[in-house]
Amino acid sequence: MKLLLLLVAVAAIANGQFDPQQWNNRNTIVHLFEWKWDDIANECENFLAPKGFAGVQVSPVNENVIVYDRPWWERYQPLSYKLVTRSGNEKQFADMVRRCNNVGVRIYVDVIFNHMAADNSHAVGTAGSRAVPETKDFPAVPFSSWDFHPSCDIYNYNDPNQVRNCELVGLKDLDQGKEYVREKIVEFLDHLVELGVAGFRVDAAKHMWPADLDVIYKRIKNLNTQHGFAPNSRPFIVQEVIDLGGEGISKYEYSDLGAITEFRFSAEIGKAFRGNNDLKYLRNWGEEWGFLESHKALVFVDNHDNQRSHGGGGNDILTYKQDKNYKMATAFTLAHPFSITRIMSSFAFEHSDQGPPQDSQGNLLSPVIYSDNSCGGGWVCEHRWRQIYNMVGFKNQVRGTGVNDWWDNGKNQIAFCRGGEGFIAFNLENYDLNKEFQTCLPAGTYCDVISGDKNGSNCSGKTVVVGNGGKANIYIGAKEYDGVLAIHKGSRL
Ligand code: AAO
Repeated sequence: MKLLLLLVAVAAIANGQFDPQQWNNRNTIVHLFEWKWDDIANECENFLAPKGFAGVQVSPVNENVIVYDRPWWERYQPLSYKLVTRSGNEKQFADMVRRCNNVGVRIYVDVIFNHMAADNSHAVGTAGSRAVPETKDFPAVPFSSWDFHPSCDIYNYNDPNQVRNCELVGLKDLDQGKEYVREKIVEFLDHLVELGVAGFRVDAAKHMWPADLDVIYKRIKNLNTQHGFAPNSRPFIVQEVIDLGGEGISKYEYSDLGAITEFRFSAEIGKAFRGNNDLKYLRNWGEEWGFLESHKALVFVDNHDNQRSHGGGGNDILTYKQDKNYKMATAFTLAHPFSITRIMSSFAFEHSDQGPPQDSQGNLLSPVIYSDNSCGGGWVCEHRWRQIYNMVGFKNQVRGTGVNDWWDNGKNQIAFCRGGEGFIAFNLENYDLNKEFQTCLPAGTYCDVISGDKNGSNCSGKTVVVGNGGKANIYIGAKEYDGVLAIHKGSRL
C-alpha cells in the first residue's frame, strides 16, 4: 500500500509540471501581451470564458526598471519581486486571478528569474521610488553581488557554460546554484501560487542550469485549492528554450522538467503557410518534424519576440501583418491535435522596440472593444478575430479525436476530419478549391465558422450541406478573404 501511494505521488510529480491544469472542455491559452490586469479580468468574463479559452499568459508581474521611451522590453528587467508594474498592483493582480478562475480561465505568469536588470544607461526611474541600480544591488529582494555570477558576455551560443553563467544582453545573471537565490525565487513563485495562478512561463530557461531549475520547480507549492485546483495539483511549467538546432544547448536537456516553447513549430508553420513548403507535407505534422512530444510542446504561430525579430525563428515567422496567411496557419494549429496551443494577442507596432499603447505619462491604455468583437486603440487582439476565436471553439469541440480522412491535391490544398466531430479545408493555391469531400459529419446544414458566426439557427457566413454518408461540396475561392473553411458538430444549424 505504501509503495502504491509512493508510486502515485511520484507519478503526480513526474507528470504534474506538464499539465496546464485547465478546465476539461477547454484547451487554448492566449498571451495578452502588455494588457492591464483590470482589462484581463473583464476579458475573462466578457469574452474568453464564453468563447472557450482555457487560459491567459500575462506579461511579467514584478517590479521592473523604467526605460526611456517605455519600450515593451523594460518588463524583462526585474528590480524586485514586488507585484507592481504598469499592468497594475498586487491587489489588481489578485482580483484578476480570482475573477478569471471563477469563470474557468487560468492565469500563467511570465516569470523572469534568470537575471535582474542590467546597468542601464537608458533607464529613467523605477516603479517604486528607488534609484536605478548601477551595481549588483537589489535591496528590495534583497540581492547583492554575492548572489550573481561574475560579469561576462555571451558571444558563443555553442558554449553552454557561457550561455548559463554569463549575462544575456548584459542582464545581471543570478546564480541559481546558491541556496539563498533559490529560496528567494521559490518565495516569489509560491506567492503567485497562493494568489491562484496555474503555472509559469520561465523566461530564458536555457540560460539556467537544468539541475538548478529541477530543484526550484520541485519546491514550488501545490496549486491553491481555493481557486478550484484539485488537491496536489502541480503548477504548469513552460520553459522558454529556443532550440532551432545547431547550438550547444538542446531542448531535450529541459524537457523532463516541464513543457518547452517549441520554436521549431513556429518556424515550420510560418514556412508552410507563407507558401515556402507545400501544405501536403503537413500530413505527418508532429514529432516526425523534430518537435517535442505533444504533451511537452507549447506551440504558437508567433510569440512576442519573434513577431518583431527578437530571437528564435528567422524570416519565415508569420504575424498579424500577413493576416490571411496568419489566420490560415492559426487555423491549422488549432485544427490539429498536436500539442498545447497558445495564441498571440499583440499591440500594433512599426518598429521592434516600440512600447504598447500608452499615454504621455507612460500609463498603459485599455483596448477599445467594438460591437463586432474586434478591438482598437492600438491593440490588434488577434484572439478576437472570428477566424481565430471560432477555431478555439473548434478545437474544444474535437477534443480527444485524431486526424482522419486526410486529403491533399499534391501541393497546397489540404483537408481532413477530426474523428466524427469536425472537418476543415485549406486552399493556398492561386486557383479555387471546389470538390466533394467526406466531412465525417452527420447529415445536416453547417455554418462555416471561418466566414461567419453561428447564431441560433442562423449563420452569418457560408453554409455547407452535408448529405447522407457525410459527403459535401466544399468551395474555397482563391480570391476569397480567407483560405480556410471549418465546420464541426457544434456549428450545425
Ligand atoms: C534590452 C536591449 C538590449 C540591452 C538590454 C539590457 O534591447 O540592447 O542590452 O536591454 O539593457 C527582451 C528583449 C531584449 C531586451 C531585454 C531586456 O528582447 O531586447 O534587451 O528584454 O529588457 C535569446 C534568449 C532568449 C530571449 C531572446 C530575446 O535565449 O531567452 O534572446 N528571450 C527572452 C524573452 C525576451 C527578453 C528576454 C528573454 C530577457 O522572451 O523578451 O528580452 O529577459 C539565438 C539563440 C536564442 C537567442 C537568440 C537571440 O536564436 O538560439 O537563445 O535568444 O539567438 O539572441 C536563428 C537561429 C536561432 C537564433 C535566432 C536569432 O533563427 O537559428 O538559433 O536566429 O534570431
